Amino acid sequence: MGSRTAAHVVGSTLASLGVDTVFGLAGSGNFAVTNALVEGGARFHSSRHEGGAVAMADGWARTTGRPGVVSVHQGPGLTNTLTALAEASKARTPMVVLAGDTPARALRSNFRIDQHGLVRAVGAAPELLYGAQSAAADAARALRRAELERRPVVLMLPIDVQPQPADPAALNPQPLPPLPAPAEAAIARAADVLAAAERPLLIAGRGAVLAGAGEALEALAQQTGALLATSAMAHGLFAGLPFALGIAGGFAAPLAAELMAASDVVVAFGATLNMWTTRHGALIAPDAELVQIDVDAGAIGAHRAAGVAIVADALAAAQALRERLDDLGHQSAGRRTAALADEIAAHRWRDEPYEDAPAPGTIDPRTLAIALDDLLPADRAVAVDSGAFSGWPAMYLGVADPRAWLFCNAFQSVGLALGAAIGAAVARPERITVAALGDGGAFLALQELETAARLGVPVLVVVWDDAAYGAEVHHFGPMGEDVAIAQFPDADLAAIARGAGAQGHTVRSVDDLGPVADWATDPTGPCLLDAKVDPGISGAWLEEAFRTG
Ligand SMILES: Cc1ncc(C[n+]2csc(CCOP(=O)(O)OP(=O)(O)O)c2C)c(N)n1
Ligand SMILES: [Mg+2]
Repeated sequence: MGSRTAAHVVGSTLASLGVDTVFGLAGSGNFAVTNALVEGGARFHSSRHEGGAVAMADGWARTTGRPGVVSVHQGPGLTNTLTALAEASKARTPMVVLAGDTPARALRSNFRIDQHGLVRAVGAAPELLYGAQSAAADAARALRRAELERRPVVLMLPIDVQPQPADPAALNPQPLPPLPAPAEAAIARAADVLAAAERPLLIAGRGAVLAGAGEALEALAQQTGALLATSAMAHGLFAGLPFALGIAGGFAAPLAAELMAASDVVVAFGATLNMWTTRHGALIAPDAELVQIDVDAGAIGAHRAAGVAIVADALAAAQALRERLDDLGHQSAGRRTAALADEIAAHRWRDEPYEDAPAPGTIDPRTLAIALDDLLPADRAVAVDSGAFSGWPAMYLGVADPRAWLFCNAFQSVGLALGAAIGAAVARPERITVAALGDGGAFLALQELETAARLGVPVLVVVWDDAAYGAEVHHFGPMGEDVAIAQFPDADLAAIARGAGAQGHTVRSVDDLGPVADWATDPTGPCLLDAKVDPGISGAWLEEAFRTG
């Protein structure tokens, strides 16, 4: 394609830098730039709401490890992105949002708002198409900043600059600089602490996932006799390993929580150890020694003082620790006995007994999660929305790979996981992606059912439908508050899904899951399960959440 306008140069520059997938919603302010991306070889996936487009790009980016790209109209097109943009910012998702913008001189335009201030307020970085001659550089800078700073960058495209003639510039893309290597002295101290440990525990967070540190951490744990756990964000990193305890925090099974709290040395890799991961500190013994490794120095000691601080990439630190322990000749079976492996294997959440006696016409939410875990292929992705139900997929629906786990709770917003699941499925269409939602989250994102159907993605939308904002009911009901404002009449979400072009089934018992088994053998498009769950059943972890305000 030849050189044309600034808008075309922005689009073609991004395409030439490898952008091949774009989510968005077309308006006059982003039409030309989007078409330029498509001409450059990118595929455009239209959402039905700009918030959905950002959630999709977020899910796509979490799945692929590459920056997500979004294109929206100015003004309302951008304001509609904000909640999903806040989630992407807090989850440190690299993303470029291309947004039209009102001309500087158009003081009375209906569309005029402070777009820079708007996106800055939710943690995204505003960038600007300064002029036609800087179009290529502006586009390249936005993409680079998104990757370097690991957050959304919103490139404002004033609609008076967009049509100006511009030339594509020759770009000289640079590889990203390497992450900091660990300081030798800090590694030496941490190795001494680990070598002296009797009951070590390694906790991996999202930083360990981004660093690809899973295998290195298992090797380190083997060398030191440590147990392994993840934060909620890093679920799946140690899938299938015999000494892995699963998610640390409120979602931890009783034995796992007991073993975590009994650890005398805790080493955190790319995990901030927030109140969720530690149950407000209770999962780390008061006298346990803490070693914390993070690329972000500010994350170290943020929630609990760390005896040893290492500013480094999780993989580099794990490797350096192993080498140092090799030099010390350290090798310990530590906590790793065959008997403990058997005990851990026998005390997963699904092994904990519960009384499966839901109210008539409803299914126990745990029974639903366990049945789905059995029914779906192991190579699946799971995106989890926010709500009282969130614990069930986290506790019972395993994933084999942390890139297949999209825990859309960095902003604790309801309504983002359906979009994230669609984005994940666009990235990996050969496997099933589960969108785990409550009925409240489903209604906040309903319009994207049409998107899922139109795109033909293999998304299984599972709605834990208690006809309520259950989190609020369980929070305020016990206080004696009238909870009627958070309760609704029964709604037929399966029929709504069918109306949008998806399969839709109502589930009141495991016997109703037959159509899912059929669908899963050849999922040519989305399928929604409206599971009428017993509204009286809630998880113990929820009380933890209520304490956080
Ligand atoms: C956008 C947004 N609105 C409101 C809330 C407050 N809130 C937290 S959980 C919840 C209930 C969600 O209902 P549902 O999706 O049905 O899940 P449930 O709690 O019933 O399992 C609400 C309203 C929020 N976190 N995000
Ligand atoms: Mg609900």
